Amino acid sequence: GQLLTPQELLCAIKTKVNISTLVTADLPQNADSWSQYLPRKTLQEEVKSLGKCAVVSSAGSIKHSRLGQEIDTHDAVLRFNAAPVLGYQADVGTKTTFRLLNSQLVSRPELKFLEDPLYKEGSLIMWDPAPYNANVEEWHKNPDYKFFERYSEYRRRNPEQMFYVLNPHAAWQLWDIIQQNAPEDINPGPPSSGLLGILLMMNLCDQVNVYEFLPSRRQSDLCHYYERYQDRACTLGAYHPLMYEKNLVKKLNLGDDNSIFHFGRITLPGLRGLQC
Ligand code: NCC
Repeated sequence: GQLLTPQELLCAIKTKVNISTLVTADLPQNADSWSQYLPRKTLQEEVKSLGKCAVVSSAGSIKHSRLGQEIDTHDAVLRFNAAPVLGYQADVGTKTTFRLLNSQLVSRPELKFLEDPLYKEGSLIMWDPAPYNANVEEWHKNPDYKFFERYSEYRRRNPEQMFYVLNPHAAWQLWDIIQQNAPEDINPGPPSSGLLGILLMMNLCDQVNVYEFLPSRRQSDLCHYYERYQDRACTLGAYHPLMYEKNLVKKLNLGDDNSIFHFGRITLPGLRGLQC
């Protein structure tokens, strides 16, 4: 297809991806549905606007980076899934404002989402890939993971902690743009939590620094900074079109290549001020 310019890409993201979170009224009416546990306001209504934000990827290459202090200077910090802070503060910082979770992590009991204190800090946001082009009702009948019961249980146990669910259209709306920006047909797997988190923060913040999504000189086969597991696919993608996600984000980078090489850092503009 025709590749997009950076400006066209930003406008496509701003106007075509609805990265909002769900409220009860978005779902079919049913008194005992999990949807009664959704927060009353959307994340965007609750947070309004933030200044400088950080997105911390879970990549092994952030290990030994000593980026922690820099990451903590941001107004808000987003992390992913089971990525810990405790024991890794020097490299990943201490602050957790948001944590983006995939529905697999919430649904599979052996992953200990209900028990692990890691999840008690900051606001949680979960996403689950709908079938391509499904509407909310179809998704509700056929989610990728059956997260309903454990989502409700977490909310009952932790009613004060915000726990949002991303609009299920967002992932495929974003996928369409990744495909549009790619020189060949890409895998029909949904985008990674990484790219969804980046977009979420571009939506909420004036400026977004992303760490080790585009890997620094520390790049290796180490999948996560907090595990020994090695797999190149964690960085390059298999199920998720990670390589294409990274090419897309590279195009939007306001920073220089040196910052990528040394710090794994890219700087992206917020979408709010953007004229399309
Ligand atoms: O590994 P994961 O991702 O939790 O990583 C979060 C995001 O960081 C970026 N990343 C990670 C590792 C790496 N070497 N390079 C990177 O750029 C990616 O953008 C990634 O999205 C996910 O996206 O939700 C994912 O979740 C895991 C797993 O479910 C969770 O960690 C929960 O345990 C998936 N792994 C498996 O299912 C085995 C992974 O495919 C995607």
